[in-house]
Amino acid sequence: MKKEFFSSKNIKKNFKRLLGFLKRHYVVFFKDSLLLLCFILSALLNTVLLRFFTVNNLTTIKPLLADLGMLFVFSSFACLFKSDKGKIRYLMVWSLFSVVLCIINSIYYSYYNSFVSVSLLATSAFVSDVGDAVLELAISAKDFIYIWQPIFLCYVYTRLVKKDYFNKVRNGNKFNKRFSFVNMIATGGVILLVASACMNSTDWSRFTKMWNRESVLSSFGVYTYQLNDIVQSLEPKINNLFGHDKALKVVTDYYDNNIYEESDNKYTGIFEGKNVIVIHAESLQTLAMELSFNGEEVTPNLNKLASEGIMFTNFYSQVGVGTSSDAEFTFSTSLMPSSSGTVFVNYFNREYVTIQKLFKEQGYYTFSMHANTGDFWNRSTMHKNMGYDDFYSESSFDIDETIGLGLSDKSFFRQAVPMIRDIINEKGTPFYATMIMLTNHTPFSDLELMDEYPTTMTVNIDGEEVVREYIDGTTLGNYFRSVHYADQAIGQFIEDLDNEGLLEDTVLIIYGDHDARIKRSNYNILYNYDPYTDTVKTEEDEGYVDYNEYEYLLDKNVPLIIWTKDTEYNVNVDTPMGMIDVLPTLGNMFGIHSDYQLGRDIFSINDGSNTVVFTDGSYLTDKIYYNGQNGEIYSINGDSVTEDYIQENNKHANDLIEVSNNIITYDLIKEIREKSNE
Ligand code: GP9
Ligand code: MN
Repeated sequence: MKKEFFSSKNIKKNFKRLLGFLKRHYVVFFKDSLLLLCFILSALLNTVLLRFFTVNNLTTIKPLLADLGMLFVFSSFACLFKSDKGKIRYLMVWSLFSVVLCIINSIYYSYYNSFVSVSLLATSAFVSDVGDAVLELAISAKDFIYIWQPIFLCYVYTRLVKKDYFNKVRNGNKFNKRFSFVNMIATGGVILLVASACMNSTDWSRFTKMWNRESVLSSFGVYTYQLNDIVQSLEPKINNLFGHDKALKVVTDYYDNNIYEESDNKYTGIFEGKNVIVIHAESLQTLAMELSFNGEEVTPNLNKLASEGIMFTNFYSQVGVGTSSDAEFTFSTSLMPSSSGTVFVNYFNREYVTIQKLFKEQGYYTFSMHANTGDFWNRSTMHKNMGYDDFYSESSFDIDETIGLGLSDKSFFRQAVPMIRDIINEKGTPFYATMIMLTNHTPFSDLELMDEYPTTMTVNIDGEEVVREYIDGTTLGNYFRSVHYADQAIGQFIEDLDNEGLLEDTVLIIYGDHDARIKRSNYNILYNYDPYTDTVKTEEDEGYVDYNEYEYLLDKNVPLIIWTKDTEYNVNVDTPMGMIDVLPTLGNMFGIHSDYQLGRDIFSINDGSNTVVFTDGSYLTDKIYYNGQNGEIYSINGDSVTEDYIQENNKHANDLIEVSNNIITYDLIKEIREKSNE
């Protein structure tokens, strides 16, 4: 009988029969399960909307299948409820859950360009503190579009009750509870199997690593992504040994093959023994340093420092969702930030080799100053762990002038100088200080206490001076006014330090912690404004600048300046460089290094080719910007690159992210050091 069924002659016929049976079966089944069907289809539509408004990738069927399969599985349990009320309650819980999921992910994506993770629950406290910024920059009406779904489901339910649908189905009694349940869950299972068969090896690799979240959601859909995130976030917590051996091998293999080698260059040891003041400049982009409005530079003080010191013009921050804190972490350790959660919040109790500890070993007194509360980004705990002897936070300052998130930068620096002087006099050792700025933070809307800085434009039309509004009063205009303020604060700080004689033996280091998170659409006017017609040029107009996604990404570079009062070292470095390269570069100048640093000393790279890896697997070289989300390659200088070049850099990006994550998750530096001491 079996043989007959599968004989080649009968296969086609029997396959047709099977299809006919399935069709009849499902038509009848769904006629009797209209509520479930409406739930599945409406929730599915919401997942499509979410992908449309975020990754905007609707070309592949994979996420649709994955979400459909998951929805079948979720809704199958509704079949087990006896009463209709039980069923609708169960489905409503899922509807509300999925609507909340869609809304959160939609808002989160606008702000972070990634999707939410349960490992960020601890971090969410800080999001409420920067709530204004999220409200202004991230939330928009489209984030709430998903609410229609539970309303629609309620409507369907009441209509069905009115039509006595449920009683009719019950009286027809074609399918019992258990059959319906098995039928639904099996259907979901088969759809999920088909979906997984559609995934390629890159999809699976990203699924297991989960640092390219955008890509995982694009392929596996919303529900599988979220489920996988929960499992992966809890995995190391439930069983820290799970995956440990493999992680340890990856890390030790990497360091065995990349042993630190001292390489001398003309900067080796030039600053040995000197004091260090690091300024962590909030949201400062290099772009601001390149602009002037009405003949006045946005950043005259920073420009002076850049021209008198070493300015890295192609420098990028490599932050994940931990923004400011990730910048601090990467600067200090030369490791990439965590891809799951934030080091400062979720992995603060691990052992890291940091620049602060390395200076301490040289006899330095290390301290940090920041006028926000000490628990923001868990700094009180993490600064101690990183090796700062002291952290002077909000309570050490007189909050006499508030702008945006807290004490104004001008007041902060004004109060800091005598504190630094007294500390130094008391300690009598070289010092390493980090000054974390606060004022220039999104949404750049608290401007009252800042000087006027009109970002208008004046043109001469027919012999008459006409003032155009240009970007004045826009987010971008406000940002430049805010940066202008930050620049004044830095200028005043340096002057005050100088007056106290604190610059004589000191190296000043200034870095922008990350970009200002201003949307691309805001920049168009900057590049395409025509003052003569007072309009913004379009593609058809002559001189139109195509400010595409990649030009926008490239514009996210931030300044890194190394300056000394004697202005002896005076150069512009345009090698692509990441925050991860700071420790090796400074280390060479100060005679320190970490055995675990993943970056490179930028002055030991002679051919200008360095790769800046971003947390989502994208990277930048002197030739291309590689988009880790979709594999797109944007040529920077017009040159094409070989497949080998891409593969090699992909591997490098992968190595840096994987090694860092393994170290962070499994506390491997501690383990490796303990082993080598045995
Ligand atoms: C808060 C400040 C801002 O103290 O460092 O953090 P951010 O929102 O930029 O991560
Ligand atoms: Mn920041």
